[in-house]
Amino acid sequence: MFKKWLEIKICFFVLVVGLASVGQARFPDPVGWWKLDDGAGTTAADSSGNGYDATLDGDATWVDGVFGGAVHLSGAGWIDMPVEVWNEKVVPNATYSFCFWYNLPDAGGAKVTFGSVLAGGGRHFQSHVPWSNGRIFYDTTGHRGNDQFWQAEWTGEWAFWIFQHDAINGWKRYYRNDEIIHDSTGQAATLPEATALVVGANGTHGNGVIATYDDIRFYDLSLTVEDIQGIMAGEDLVEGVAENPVPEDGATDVVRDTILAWSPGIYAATHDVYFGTDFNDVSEATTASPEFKGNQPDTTYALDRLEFGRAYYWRIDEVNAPPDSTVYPGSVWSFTVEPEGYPVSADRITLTASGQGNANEGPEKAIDGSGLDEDGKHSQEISEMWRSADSEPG
Ligand SMILES: [Ca+2]
Repeated sequence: MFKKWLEIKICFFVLVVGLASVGQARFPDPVGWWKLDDGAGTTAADSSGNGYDATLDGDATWVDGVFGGAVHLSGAGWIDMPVEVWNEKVVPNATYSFCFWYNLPDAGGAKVTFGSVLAGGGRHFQSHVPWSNGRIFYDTTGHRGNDQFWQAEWTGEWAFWIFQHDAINGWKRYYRNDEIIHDSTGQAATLPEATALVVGANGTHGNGVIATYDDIRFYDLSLTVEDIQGIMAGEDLVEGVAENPVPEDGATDVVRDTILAWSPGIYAATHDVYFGTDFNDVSEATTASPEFKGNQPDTTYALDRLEFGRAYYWRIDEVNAPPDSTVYPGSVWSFTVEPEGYPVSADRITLTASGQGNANEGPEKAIDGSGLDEDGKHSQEISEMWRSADSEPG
């Protein structure tokens, strides 16, 4: 089975390189993404950009996985997941997909595969893959979803597991690879906040799991089968492309004197810089296009002073050293420059003056828009301006 997916992965890799020049919006963004490629220390960095780093605890160790590194738990280890991803992203949205690669060398006994700890006790988000009776449990409030048994041929084999709950529309399901093996309805609920979120069983549990995990992800939506197949194939794990754009993709209020920066792909020797004011032009640009700003060894690019309030688009293609000089086209990123000024509502300003000509010629006329024409030009009518006592405007 894994060999089959490895073959598909290679096919998708080629496909992604071909598609990358038109952006990689094909996949939803995880709200938490732990690739488990860190390899040392106890921090498992979050690659979602949301800063939800996880922490290895107990006997958890770094090992090789499906994609780069992975984490092995030997029965007395676990990963402390950041509970904020649940409380801040999942609870308000009430729909999620929780995914991970999982390799279980021995299916016997009872295992806590993942779980949340609720302030008032009880279970809402917990799984046993499997429990000691061989059943796979996916516990949500009042419902255990344990109609499926572990299959002997799955033991010792990597598989991608996806646990979903749409607590608004009331269904939950889980997949092993791209196959649904549980699908139930009537599970509408209010997701409770949690005090901890754990992969494996933490020190307060028995039933620790002996298993290897890789590429753990949280999404605040329901992944489709097509999404799952692409993720399994590593389609959104392409290495070699530029990442971590500065300014961030979609940033607003960016200063006019901006220096672009990015993290280089792991193979890159140089970088092709593309920059312009039209998404499609930047997306489709080649080294012959006006959007091409040059090939350079540095991972920063200083721009000329930009226009207030304008949206800009940029792309970094990573280029290998000769002789192969392979190019990894990047996504198109965008940002918008700060506006020239910020309107302040007249009702937030109090104006006073030493005097005024008539009751309808007070200082408030200077800021309330009186007499402005459609081009923003001022009127010369005295009744539409502030006039000091007994004097005419010159
Ligand atoms: Ca990994």
